Amino acid sequence: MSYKGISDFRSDTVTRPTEKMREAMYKAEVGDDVLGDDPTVIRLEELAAEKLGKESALFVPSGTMGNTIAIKVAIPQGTEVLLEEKSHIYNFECGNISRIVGALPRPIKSSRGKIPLESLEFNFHRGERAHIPDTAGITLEDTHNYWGGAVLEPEYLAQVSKFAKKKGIHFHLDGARIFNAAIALSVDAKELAKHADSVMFCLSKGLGAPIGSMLAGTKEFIESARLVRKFLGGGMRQAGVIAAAGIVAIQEMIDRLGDDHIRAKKLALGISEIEGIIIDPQEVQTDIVIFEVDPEKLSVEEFLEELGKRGVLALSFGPGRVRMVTHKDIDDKDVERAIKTVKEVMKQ
Ligand code: TLP
Repeated sequence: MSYKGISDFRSDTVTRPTEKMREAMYKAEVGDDVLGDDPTVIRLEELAAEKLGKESALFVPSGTMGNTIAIKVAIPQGTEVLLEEKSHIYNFECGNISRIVGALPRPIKSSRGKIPLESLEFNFHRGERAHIPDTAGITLEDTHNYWGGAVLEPEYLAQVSKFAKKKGIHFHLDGARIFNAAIALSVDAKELAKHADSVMFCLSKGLGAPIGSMLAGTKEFIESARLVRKFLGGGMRQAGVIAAAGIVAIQEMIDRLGDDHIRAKKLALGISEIEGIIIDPQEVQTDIVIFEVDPEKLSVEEFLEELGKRGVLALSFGPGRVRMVTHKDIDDKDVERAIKTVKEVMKQ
């Protein structure tokens, strides 16, 4: 349902907390989380760890901080990290691998988020020559944002895990939308998470919480992560107020993600029939719809402006590309409205 007359498809981060979340936040029992005694944060961390089948979890303010902490804990300064060339960590996290960790990110081409095993092998370095940093880790993204919410299957993750173990390197999964992947694949999120040494997921995206992400791993890993979170300024005191919404997000908002996927597919199918819109709806697996606008007809900037004037918001996502994301505050009417509006704009 549109909010104040606007159908906002810019991201699943725009979701507003549910009534239940607001109520839970109001009533949240709190302590001082930096001193380790906020009972609501402790409950959220236990719940998140349990959901992913990991020993322990840490509540962090954002996905970016969760990924940064994971890499900082696992990757020594002066080594390198293998990652996918279109990954969020490489492209949209402020260069934190170099800025904060002091490691070299080595971006590798993929097929919709899957780096071929041979490429991992080819790009792996260990004590070869004094010039080349040793490879200390690999990160992957499931679902993959830039690749339109593409999922990585457990079988592929198992192969990467085997590679990482063989080489003795850390495997971190940016699972900002791991529950979307799990729902799309009809598997438990544990079946995805179990292959990675650490996993980050966001409460603040499709799960609808206002703030926060979780980082999960072994007890020892999370103990180190807690120290890194503090030095990055992520110690949050009475954080139970926001953790309470996170608990509702995990308990109540996962199963409904399938509705977002159905709507994303509907949207993709609808706009694929419009002249000047380039998209393969078969590629839409979860809540993200990415398409190109024929530049002979309209630039992306003009397209977004015209859409916005009619109350439909989308985001520019790389040269010539537009992204629309479905979420709990988008219903069937918003999808119909979006298709109709794109048609109108492209006809002008
Ligand atoms: N993604 C945001 C933007 O930054 C693009 C969005 O609207 O999709 N990993 C992945 C795969 C993400 O998509 C994002 C956010 C993050 C990490 C970072 O999360 P936050 O925004 O909480 O730092």
